[in-house]
Amino acid sequence: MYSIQKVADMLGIPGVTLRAWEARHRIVDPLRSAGGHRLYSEADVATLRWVKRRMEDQGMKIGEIAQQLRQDRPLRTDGSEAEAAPLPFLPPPASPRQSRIDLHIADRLYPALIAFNTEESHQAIDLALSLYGYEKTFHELLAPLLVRIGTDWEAGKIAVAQEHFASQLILQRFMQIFRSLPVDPSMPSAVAFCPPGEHHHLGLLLFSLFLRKRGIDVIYLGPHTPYEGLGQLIELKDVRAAAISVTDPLHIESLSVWLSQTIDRYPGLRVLLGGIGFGPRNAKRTQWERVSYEDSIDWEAWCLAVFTPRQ
Ligand code: B12
Repeated sequence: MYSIQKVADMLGIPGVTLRAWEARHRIVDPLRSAGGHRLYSEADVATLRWVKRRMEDQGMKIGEIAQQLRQDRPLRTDGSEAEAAPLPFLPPPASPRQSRIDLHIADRLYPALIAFNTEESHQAIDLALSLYGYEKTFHELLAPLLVRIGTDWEAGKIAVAQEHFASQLILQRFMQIFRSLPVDPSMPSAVAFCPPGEHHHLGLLLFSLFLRKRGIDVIYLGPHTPYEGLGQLIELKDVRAAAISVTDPLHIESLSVWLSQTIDRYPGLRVLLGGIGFGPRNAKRTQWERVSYEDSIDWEAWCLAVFTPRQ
């Protein structure tokens, strides 16, 4: 979350203008802190950035943009941004977060990523964030796009450099949002990682985002994490839960060894295992009560049971 001053500095839009756009045009509707100060989300910032670009690049007035945002009809660019693909249809304001992600955004983002076009890629993501908010954008646009990129890479349709560029750009955006979500200091923390050798971490990231949204401080170690030092981290940060993702069942063996030592040593630790590596054919289910599998639990209920505020 960002203060009005921070947003003004980031976007080069004076605070007084931001307040006027909100009061007169309802361009964004930021949350308020307990003290009544405006708190802008990443999606609010993306909307404002998008509006500013329209004003600068197309000479549009704020009233016109606000009106267009409100109209339930298609909005197209005039090509002045050299955009080959048309902008997506803007949803009606009453339920902008409910509508499905417009496929035009994916059609615009994918070629931009494959062409190593950083600016165009960020613009498409900004637009999706402004229209749909971060959850919808991640679950319905970015996660499926990463899957498509991985599939195309494995099929030899795109080069490894294209896969790396696209994955890194999308993962950066994930992390940006992740960091902007506030942490509740009264909540215990969690650690999230994939075992050594495991590089698929999109599922882990989505689950970490789910925890972070609930104010939990997720220490995100990500893919290919060595086991050494994890015990110290659990002690140092008083970690209540470990979220672990495995795609290739090859890694389950070493993980089981680590788990048996760790579960004995840290009786307060709960573990949640997820990923296709634990699928019905591969799973070597463990006997530990404190270890759960994501396919057999309700995430929300698990979260409520595990993360009780510190006394
Ligand atoms: C994207 C992708 C990649 C990307 C990874 C990008 C990244 N940074 O994560 C790149 C291109 C780098 C890659 C590389 C490789 N990949 Co790959 N890849 C994929 C692909 C296309 C999608 C995987 C994905 O991200 N799915 C989306 C996520 C959201 O799904 P998910 O992980 O299942 O997560 C969901 C649940 O399982 C759950 N979940 C997952 N983890 C957790 C954790 C917790 C705690 C919880 C609660 C829930 C949870 O939540 C998610 C939402 O429901 C799949 C094929 C496919 N179409 O599925 C192959 C696939 C996974 N890859 C595969 C392979 C073999 C590889 C490679 C070894 C290369 C190769 N083909 O030779 C390399 C090396 C990776 C390595 N060393 O580990 C195989 C795995 C086979 C296997 N069972 O071992 C697959 C299945 C392709 C195939 N058909 O052969 N890959």
